Amino acid sequence: MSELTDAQGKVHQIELAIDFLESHRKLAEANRKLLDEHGVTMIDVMGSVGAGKTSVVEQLVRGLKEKYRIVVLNGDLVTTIDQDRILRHGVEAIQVNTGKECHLDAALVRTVLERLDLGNLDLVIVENVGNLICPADFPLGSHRRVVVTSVTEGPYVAVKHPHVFAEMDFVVINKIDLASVMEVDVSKLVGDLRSVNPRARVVQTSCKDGTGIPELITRLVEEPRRCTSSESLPA
Ligand SMILES: Nc1nc2c(ncn2[C@@H]2O[C@H](COP(=O)(O)OP(=O)(O)OP(=O)(O)O)[C@@H](O)[C@H]2O)c(=O)[nH]1
Ligand SMILES: [Mg+2]
Repeated sequence: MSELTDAQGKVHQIELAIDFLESHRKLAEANRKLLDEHGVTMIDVMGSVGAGKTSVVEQLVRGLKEKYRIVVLNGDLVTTIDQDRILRHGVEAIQVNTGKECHLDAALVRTVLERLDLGNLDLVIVENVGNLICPADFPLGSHRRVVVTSVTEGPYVAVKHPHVFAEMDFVVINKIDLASVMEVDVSKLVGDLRSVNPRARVVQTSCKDGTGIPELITRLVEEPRRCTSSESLPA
């Protein structure tokens, strides 16, 4: 809580954090409106460093590029490595480097959306900057919020990071092929996720052998659009 004293000497209490997040929420709503005007669906993919976000996005692009016009936005601190991986699939990809910022935000995404020919697009897939904390607080205006977690993050990720999982429409448990070697009980992990967020859809995937990818594509993209994310509800 901060204080602001006006010209008449009256003191006003200011909740800076709430104002700050609220202003981002308004920008996110404006992005959603712009996307809806053009019939474009945006998916925000979050998750830890190395969880498999780009791998999952590559799988989505592979499965969807013949049917949908797609642009991928790759959020990262400094490199274009992820953009290069997407470009290899023959799909447009835009790298958004944030420098030291740990998340993308709605204003940054807006500047990209305004440069795109939205009338000739169906799907914008955003790979957010890798971490499990900041991106959850900064809605972008997406229609789906997805977190990719992986069994290599250990068995306690859902209980240790409840905030991000509580905010999501979809949770992808990736690297399922490594579950036994990591000694992670996936059904226990699913139970933990359900207790944090009973409404999220949980899909188990392996980007190595393709397990769960068709299910993810169907549920994430091809089921009728339903705005379940907290972004769809103005605070
Ligand atoms: N075994 C296995 N490895 C995977 C799977 N998915 C991704 N990987 C590997 O995990 C590593 C990280 O994958 P990325 O897709 O780059 O992960 P990311 O979340 O985009 O990483 P950052 O963008 O750096 O945060 C790579 O070596 C992938 O080959 C999977 O399902 N199974
Ligand atoms: Mg990546």
